[in-house]
Amino acid sequence: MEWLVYSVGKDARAATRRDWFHTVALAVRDRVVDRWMDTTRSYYHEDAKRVYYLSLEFLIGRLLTNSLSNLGIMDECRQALDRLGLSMEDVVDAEPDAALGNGGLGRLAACFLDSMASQGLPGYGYGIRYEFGLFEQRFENGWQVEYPEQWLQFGNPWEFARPEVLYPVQFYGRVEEFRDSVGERAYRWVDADRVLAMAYDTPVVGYGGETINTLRLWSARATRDFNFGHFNDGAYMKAVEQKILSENLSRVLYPNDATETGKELRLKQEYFFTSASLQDILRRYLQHHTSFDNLPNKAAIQLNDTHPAIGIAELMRLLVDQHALRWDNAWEITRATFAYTNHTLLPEALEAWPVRMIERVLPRHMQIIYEINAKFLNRTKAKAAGDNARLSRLSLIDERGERRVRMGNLAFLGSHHVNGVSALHTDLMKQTVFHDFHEEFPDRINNKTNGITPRRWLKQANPALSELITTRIGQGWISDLSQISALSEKAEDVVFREEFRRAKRKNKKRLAAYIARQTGEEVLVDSIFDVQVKRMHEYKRQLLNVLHTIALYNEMRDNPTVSWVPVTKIFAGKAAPSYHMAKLIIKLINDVAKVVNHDPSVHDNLKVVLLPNYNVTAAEIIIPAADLSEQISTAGMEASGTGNMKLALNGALTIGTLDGANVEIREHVGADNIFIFGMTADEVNDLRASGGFNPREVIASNPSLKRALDMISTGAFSPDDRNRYHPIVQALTDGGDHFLVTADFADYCRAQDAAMQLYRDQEEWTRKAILNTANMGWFSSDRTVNEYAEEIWDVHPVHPNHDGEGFR
Ligand code: HBZ
Repeated sequence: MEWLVYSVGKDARAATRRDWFHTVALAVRDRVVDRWMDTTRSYYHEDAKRVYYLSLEFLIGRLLTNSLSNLGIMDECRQALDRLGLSMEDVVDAEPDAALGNGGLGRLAACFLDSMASQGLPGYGYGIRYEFGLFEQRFENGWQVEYPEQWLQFGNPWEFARPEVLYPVQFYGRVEEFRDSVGERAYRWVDADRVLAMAYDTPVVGYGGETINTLRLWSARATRDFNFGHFNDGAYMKAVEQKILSENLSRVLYPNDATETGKELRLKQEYFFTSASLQDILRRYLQHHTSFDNLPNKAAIQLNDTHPAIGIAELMRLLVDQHALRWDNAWEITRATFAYTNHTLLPEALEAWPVRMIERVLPRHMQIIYEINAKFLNRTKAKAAGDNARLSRLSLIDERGERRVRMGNLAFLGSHHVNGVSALHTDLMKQTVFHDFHEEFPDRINNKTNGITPRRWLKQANPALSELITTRIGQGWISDLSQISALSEKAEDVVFREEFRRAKRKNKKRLAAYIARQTGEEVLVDSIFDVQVKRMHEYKRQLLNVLHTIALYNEMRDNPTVSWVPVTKIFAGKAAPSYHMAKLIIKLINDVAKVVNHDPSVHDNLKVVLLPNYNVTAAEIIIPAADLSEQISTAGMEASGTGNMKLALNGALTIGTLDGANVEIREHVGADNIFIFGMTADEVNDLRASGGFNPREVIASNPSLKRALDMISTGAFSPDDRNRYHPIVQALTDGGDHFLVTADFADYCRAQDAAMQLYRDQEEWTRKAILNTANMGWFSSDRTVNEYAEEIWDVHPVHPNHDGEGFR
């Protein structure tokens, strides 16, 4: 109440639900601050080695339930709200979803923050405080339309502005050569534009509230030094305008997932947050040290993909130009400090900045990159013995066409460890994009299979199942998910199965109500909830699912007397605004939904829904309600997947290809408890290499596929514009079907059929669902983060002292 009046400035009569959310959040925040400072102080006093997770994206979602749950004060809070006549759900729903990320990569960063804090690891997140997070998706006439996501509009109670933590970041200008005090060649970057990076800190509450880590996000601020040229010309307004423009740097998250824009502003964002973070890391290090030799023993910097890879050149610049270290010494320190995680092999997602752009925007960095490259290639040349093709592949500069800097190569060379995110992906890294580097540095690549935090993705999102689990095996699983294996034996217990089903049913009802609110569609709670939720991308093959949907629709219409297992096809996901094919697929799903859902001849046996604006908050409602989890990417293309883990942990059976972490999920849950179909990555590779794939032949030999495609191409779902889906049909036929949708269709239908048949046997289905939940313990991000801590970072838990000053 105090917070409502004194911090929000309202009385109870005037307070909106949002005011109450702010009130509760501020009250919770107060419980966090002392422990947060204790944690930070402990790291400082122990001079602990810290890990810095540099990521352009943190897909955090809401924080209220997370904070209450990790602090163990959920019930207390609910009761307090009760006494005020308020519902917890209403208050929770008033929080905006912090969507500072696109998809898997950003959400992984958020899960890692939770896991590091929950295990007492001294981990910091560094990123950008975007004013606009990922766009809000709405459907207008079935088409995706993007709206700005103004998550900060009403203020953010979780963050602490740090106007005194301010670093200059430069752009443009030129490099000047001079002689240093001992007469050596040295360089300085002059005549550059300056922007300031201002810190905003968000406490990251670990489970149990013992450790509270920090997520530090940078916001761009104009400098106050004026260009006096303008000033004296009387062009004061022009000078001010330029200052204001510099603040655009942290305005908006680029909405591309798995494609590069090549835009200058994006490069500037990458450098902006990386430079500020490195300056902050060095400042912290220098509080305890006078030489840089110990930096690698005190700081591990993890690059979340290549987005912060310019940091390798930046650390070299800071050490060599600003702190006067010798090049070789600086390089050794740099390499011992950085490690790099690769999240994709898709060529269109590999960052390669035009040399001319880097020369202009970051002239000193371009020189440094050239120098790194020259030294590396010179050393390699001796061994490569005239193999120029190999040397040009190893080069940091791609010389084919417009010259570009290969950020993946820079990240590889500047890191002591490089990792993939699933066993298969790591193998493919060695065979494909980093083949030559792997030969050169055979010990550098290692695997760290992704994981998910069981706190958010089971305890908080699925209270029905969590409570059931806890009544049977205790609550140890929350901080040690391997303990969930104790549920295995319960799969044989009819009573437990009944209760497991009841929890699932409760979640399905909750989702059905959400679907009705969002789309107006009524779905059958007892149908199979067949769920595909992820970014819209051709390689993820939502189209394969749509084609199966149409084929099933046709079968149901052809055989109205058969007793069908009712199916609800649930899709959700955003398309990058400039990805026309993905947006067309969205329209197709909506068009198919319109036809199927209004066709009385299939009764309630088939429903199709595409939920708008998929985000973390929506995922928390959808995932616990799923029966079937669609993980159907073309083998070799999905680096890992993490939605696959969330769904299986919540008791959905996977239908999937042997791609990414699906391979390891199969090993853990058992081949009998997962529906695997389709070509393997090797088969895909061979088929593509042979050049012999002809989708026309496959289509001609599969009547149900042919019929589905014919319906799409003749306008059965788009009577208002019969040619609308020509590009899709084209891609699947004459276009050569790059993602092998037609090639996998028949086997996919077989697996779908097996799933539907199994669903008739509810006891058997539930048994397998329980075995999925029970065998997913290894996929906790606690396990993943521990592997990084031990095998890459060499960081160890620190136990904060909470009895000191200020502890209440
Ligand atoms: O990273 C995803 C992978 O597709 C997924 O398989 C994996 O599980 C996950 C975590 O390792 N990759 C992404 O999410 N990538 C991006 O979001 C992305 C964003 C901006 C880019 C490029 C990629 O410029």
